[in-house]
Amino acid sequence: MSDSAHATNGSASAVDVTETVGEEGGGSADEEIESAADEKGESVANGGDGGAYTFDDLSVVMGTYNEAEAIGTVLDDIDEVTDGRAEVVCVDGSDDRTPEIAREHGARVIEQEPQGYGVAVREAILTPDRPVVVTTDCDDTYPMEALPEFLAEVNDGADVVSGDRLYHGAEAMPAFNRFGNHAFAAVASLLMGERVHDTTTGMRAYRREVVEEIGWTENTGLSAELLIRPLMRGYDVRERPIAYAERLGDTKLDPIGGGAAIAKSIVTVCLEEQLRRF
Ligand SMILES: Nc1nc2c(ncn2[C@@H]2O[C@H](COP(=O)(O)OP(=O)(O)O)[C@@H](O)[C@H]2O)c(=O)[nH]1
Ligand SMILES: [Mg+2]
Repeated sequence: MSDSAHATNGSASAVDVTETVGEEGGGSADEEIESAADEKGESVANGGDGGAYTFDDLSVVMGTYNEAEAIGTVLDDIDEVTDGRAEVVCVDGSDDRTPEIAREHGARVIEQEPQGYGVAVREAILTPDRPVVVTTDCDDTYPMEALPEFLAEVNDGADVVSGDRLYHGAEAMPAFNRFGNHAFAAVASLLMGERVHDTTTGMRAYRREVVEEIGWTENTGLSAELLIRPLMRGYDVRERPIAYAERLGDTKLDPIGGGAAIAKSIVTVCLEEQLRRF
């Protein structure tokens, strides 16, 4: 892809909230990807070799910390949806059977002492060589069925596709977290001057250039940072509604301490990005 597609002066209004895209239903993964390429009416330069990206260009990455209950399901879902073609990277700090299960499912496992969400996920996003990187949690909350749509959105020109859990109500989310996530989105929107709806979602697709070109500083707040910095630097960032399911296994995030850390990250990162514009 061409770097000139990126506005670097930060003045571009980058967010394209595709809340109306709605459910596609029906079509197979390949059909959906092809139809996105067709809509563009050309073989976009996305693939570098003249074609649109396919699942062979996709890495699905995650931090995993004692997720033995969920990891088999999550990796099976990825395999099924992508026909076994997506690469899977787990940065693992577990002391249960999570890494063994991951390896049995063909995932690449990188062992790392547990140091928090962002330390793991930063390693996870920077590991793949493939051009499209999708993050998820390893807790069965995120819909791997949305992978074809995320990839199609990248093939349509998005630099970042962000799964918006709150659009459909996120009934499966604890009420405290839901309230907090609405508040985070409101504060971030105000500080950025762009309306976003879910700053802390764990499911996003990124062009690899985006994760490589930006320096990431946050730990618990990395998810918010991964939305805010690209958006404020003029990348094509699109939110897309996703379903959100109840978690398998226990959360690794302390809602109060974690929430405070995320709030601090949002304010710090937004201010840093505003200052960068001068
Ligand atoms: N490797 C590693 N993974 C982590 C760590 N903390 C959280 N995770 C993983 O990051 C993802 C998000 O954590 P989760 O408990 O789902 O947070 P929640 O979605 O806010 O409840 C999960 O897949 C966790 O297993 C950590 O310190 N190290
Ligand atoms: Mg989670």
